[in-house]
Amino acid sequence: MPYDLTGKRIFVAGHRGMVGSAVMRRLGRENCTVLTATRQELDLRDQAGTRGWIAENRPDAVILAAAKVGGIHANDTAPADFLHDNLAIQNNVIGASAELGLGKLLFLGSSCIYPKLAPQPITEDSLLTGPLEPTNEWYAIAKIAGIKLCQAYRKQHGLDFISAMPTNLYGPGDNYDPAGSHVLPALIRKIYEAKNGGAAEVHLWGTGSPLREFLHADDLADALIFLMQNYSEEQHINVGSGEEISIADLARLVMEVAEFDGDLRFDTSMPDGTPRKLLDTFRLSDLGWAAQTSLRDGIAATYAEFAQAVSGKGELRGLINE
Ligand code: GFB
Repeated sequence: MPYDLTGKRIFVAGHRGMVGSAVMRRLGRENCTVLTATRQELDLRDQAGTRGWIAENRPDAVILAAAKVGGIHANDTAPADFLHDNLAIQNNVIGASAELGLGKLLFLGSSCIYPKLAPQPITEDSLLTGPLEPTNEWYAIAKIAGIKLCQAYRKQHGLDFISAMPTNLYGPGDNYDPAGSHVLPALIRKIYEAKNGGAAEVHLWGTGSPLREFLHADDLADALIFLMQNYSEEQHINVGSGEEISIADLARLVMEVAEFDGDLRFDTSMPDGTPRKLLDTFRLSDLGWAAQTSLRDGIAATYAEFAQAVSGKGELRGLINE
């Protein structure tokens, strides 16, 4: 039976993040009440506070988009934060939601849960079949624990808790902090600054050869609402676009969009991470969902948003070091 969102109270945990804010925009098209709490109002790492807030606000369902996230360098250099904070957030939200008997919960993971050298495209049942990519194993272990916690509550208490595993994401509200961000916002910023600063070259991390798949945050949000309504299984489910590109070609695409003609330089003292992570999305497409935004269009919109923000007409999170 589909889960009907009509009239429901939905708690979007992490509503100010890139994924959470996309979920907020998408839920605006559903006839439901959205509940949110800012970080000042509720620290999701605080177990008693989280339980108290959920008990008081009585959501019917939760979309758990709150997490400590970051790019390869942030993951590699702050392993304790990525492991501890994510375990705390998800244990508190999933645990309290289970204790209070909420009707549905959607947990969000990441494609980095899969083994570093998983066969491509990566199917859901590759989970726990091999060693993880070392730069992000701390984050990955937390996310694997989250999947297992949802499965455990299903098995032991019959709760409708599900997990979605998105591929690399980008879009409005991304983090542009040069040290902490993911590759796409980093390239957008570097290329914008090179163009506007009259530089002749752009410096990339690693060799440029790793392959990544990118999904626009608004497509992810659409998939998540689709899954809330239509998915109720123990196994986590992949969410991807099928659009895979090397990091060097990604930089060339951003340069094309930005109309900047410079050289690429590679800093091989920085890590490449996993060589390839393309998700197999057969299970999701078989249910009837597909991404809508092409990578070029998504980058063009995101580049325009960045350019507008830095010229003083908008706001971006990572422009100052948080
Ligand atoms: O997006 P990204 O930081 O994360 O990096 P991962 C992807 C690739 O882009 C790596 C290269 O090969 C980087 O070396 N790259 C090139 C850059 N230039 C840059 C740059 O200026 N900044 C960044 N950030 N990368 C993350 C995981 O892995 O993906 C997380 O660490 C999470 O846990 C996330 O799963 C989705 O794709 O390698």
